[in-house]
Amino acid sequence: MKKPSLPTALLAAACLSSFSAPALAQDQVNIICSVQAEWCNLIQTVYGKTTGVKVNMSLKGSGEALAQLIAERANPKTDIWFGGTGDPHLQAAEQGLSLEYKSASLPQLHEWAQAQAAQSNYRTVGIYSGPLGFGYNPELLAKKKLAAPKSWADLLKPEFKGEIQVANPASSGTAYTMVATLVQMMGEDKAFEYMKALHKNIQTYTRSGTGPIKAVARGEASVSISFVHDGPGEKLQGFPVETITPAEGTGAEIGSMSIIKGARHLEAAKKFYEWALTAQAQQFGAAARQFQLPSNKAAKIDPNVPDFKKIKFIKYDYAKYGASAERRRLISKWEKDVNSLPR
Ligand code: S7P
Repeated sequence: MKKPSLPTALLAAACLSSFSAPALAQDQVNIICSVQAEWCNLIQTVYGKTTGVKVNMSLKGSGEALAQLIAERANPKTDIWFGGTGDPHLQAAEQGLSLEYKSASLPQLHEWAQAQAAQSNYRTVGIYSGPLGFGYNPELLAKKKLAAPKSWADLLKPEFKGEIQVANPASSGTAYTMVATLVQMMGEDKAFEYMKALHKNIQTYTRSGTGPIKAVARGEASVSISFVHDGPGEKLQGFPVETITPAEGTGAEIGSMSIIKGARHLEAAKKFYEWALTAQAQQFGAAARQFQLPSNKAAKIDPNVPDFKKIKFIKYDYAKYGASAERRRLISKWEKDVNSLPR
């Protein structure tokens, strides 16, 4: 497979003429970036080079990003929160941490990205989407004479004891997406019975959602519960990792972006936000080997992006499961009923 070349991406960025004038007063923007480091670094470089704006980037998973924004609420240091699962962005919106802003570019986005904006009263917006599924290491599974899991039910098989990694939903938006998906698919009681049974097979609950698939790729675990778009990037680095979405159905994240209320560099934040919604800017995900589906309808879709038409999706209720009270309730129930059990 041909590797995307970063210099080509840089050149493409240089063509974004509307952002080529150096900013005057608003000459910097502070961003919490919740996608993986390569994408964060790429946008920091290209946006900085093409606009003259200094991009101060802090890398944090979705759960940690929300915690930081809550902590700095009285004196915000962040202007933009870029990426990360949509549920904590909705929670930030509900808690008044993000600013209402209605971009004129909204009609250029897929319906799911516009819906994310509408249900937050325009305090966040979808920038990408990606399905939840499993990662597995075919070499490790073959060595252990195990078949790759194809369904949620398969993960409960006794032969997977100690073989599976998933993140902790208290710190990870990815893992919370799993909890919310299972609750919606099975009903709450059955979903918690399922997660208790799954708990017996879990090797480690990681802090961040991207940790498990990296561990699988490096042979530290056989199976992960992960966003499947995080698989091809590991594979392109030469690691043995495959992905699959479960036969019974699955949920998807709406990776989001929010402007922070009280942003010190508000004009710069709005300019970055507009740029990040363009088709050209959204192609930097794939250029950095991250393969979520871009929200701009005109963005080129890399062949490594999972084919949504082939995946069985549940009808995920983003408003209900993005609400603070529901999220808190489900996470504390998971801590009490699942994580406290011996393995
Ligand atoms: O960039 C990969 C990705 O899976 O990571 C994001 C997110 O930061 C995961 O956060 P958690 O550590 O809180 O799970 C996802 O939005 C994104 O697709």
